[in-house]
Amino acid sequence: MSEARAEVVQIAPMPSPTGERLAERFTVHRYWEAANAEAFLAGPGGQAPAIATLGNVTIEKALIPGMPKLRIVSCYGVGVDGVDLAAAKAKGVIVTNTPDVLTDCVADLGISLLLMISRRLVEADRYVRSGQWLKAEFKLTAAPRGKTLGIVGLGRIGLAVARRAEAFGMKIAYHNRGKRAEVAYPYYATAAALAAASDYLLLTCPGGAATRHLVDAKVLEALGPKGYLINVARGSVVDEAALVEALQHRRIAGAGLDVFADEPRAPAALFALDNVVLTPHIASATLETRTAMGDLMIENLRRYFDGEQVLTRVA
Ligand code: NAP
Ligand code: 8YV
Repeated sequence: MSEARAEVVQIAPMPSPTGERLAERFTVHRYWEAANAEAFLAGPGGQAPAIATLGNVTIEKALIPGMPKLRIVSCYGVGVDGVDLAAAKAKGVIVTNTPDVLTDCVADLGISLLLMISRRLVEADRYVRSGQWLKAEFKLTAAPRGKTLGIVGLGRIGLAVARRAEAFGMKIAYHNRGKRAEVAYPYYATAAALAAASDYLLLTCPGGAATRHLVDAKVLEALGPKGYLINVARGSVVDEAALVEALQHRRIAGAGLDVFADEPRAPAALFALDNVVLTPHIASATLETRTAMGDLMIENLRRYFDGEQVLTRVA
């Protein structure tokens, strides 16, 4: 007789090979195929003890309180702003995420966006393809060397960005809620003060209520007409309407954006602008990193079901 497999609710599709690996190991209930939360909770998935979710997805509010046997939420991603942590805590539900394994790829994309927007690479590519080079040389662009990179959220990814930026000859400064004793970079107590001291403002803080619109019109004004914004954190961290305004009126020089407030929709007003580079939330999206994230997410579930300590529990 075959052993009963543990039951897991999968909130949304996961890229290969993670989706397949999850289904090989567990009995998966596909939440995204249900008509709504109520219908799902009334079925067998509502009785599962585990949820597998993704960093860029918000779990429907009714789900965590509505699953009586829920014990663990395992997130494929480091950001857990899509998980109602208060509801999980109230039920004693373990929440795990996938830190560290994605740090390098996310930092790589942050630096890529910084270089792409400074050197106007997307525009330059279009320039060659459209035959404009035959008529005139491309315009001069901005060099990062010697400039100050202000990092909002100097944690694992922020530090990895800082190390890369130093290799490009940049100076580093940062804003966190608190100063890091072991870090020598200049600290600024507010995002606005950091922006005023920076040529580039790069966001690597968590999303959620505490950082909502941390970068608003005032911060963008402080960054100024020669300043660039790079966001690889969460769309919610930036007041998008204020950002669109600032870009349209050249109150900042440009932006490189991997994340948006209402994904997969990006503000249509950005599409007409040549001073932005837009990517579809792909900072961790290499096969190597996504596979490592998926393996860690599944390993946390396996450990929970086998009675072992999970590896990466969210504090
Ligand atoms: P981390 O090591 O926890 O770093 C987060 C940093 O943000 C910490 O230094 C923290 O310092 C700071 N911070 C937290 N709350 C803040 C606030 N209210 N105001 C200012 N600073 C604050 O996390 P990580 O691994 O580097 O990941 C950071 C974030 O990157 C994730 O949460 C996620 O949103 C985003 N991310 C995006 C992608 C993508 O695909 N674009 C991929 C991975 C991660 P203090 O605690 O001292 O404030
Ligand atoms: C992924 C992320 O896009 O780790 C995070 O917080 O935002 C990204 O790594 C996501 O987790 C996959 O959906």
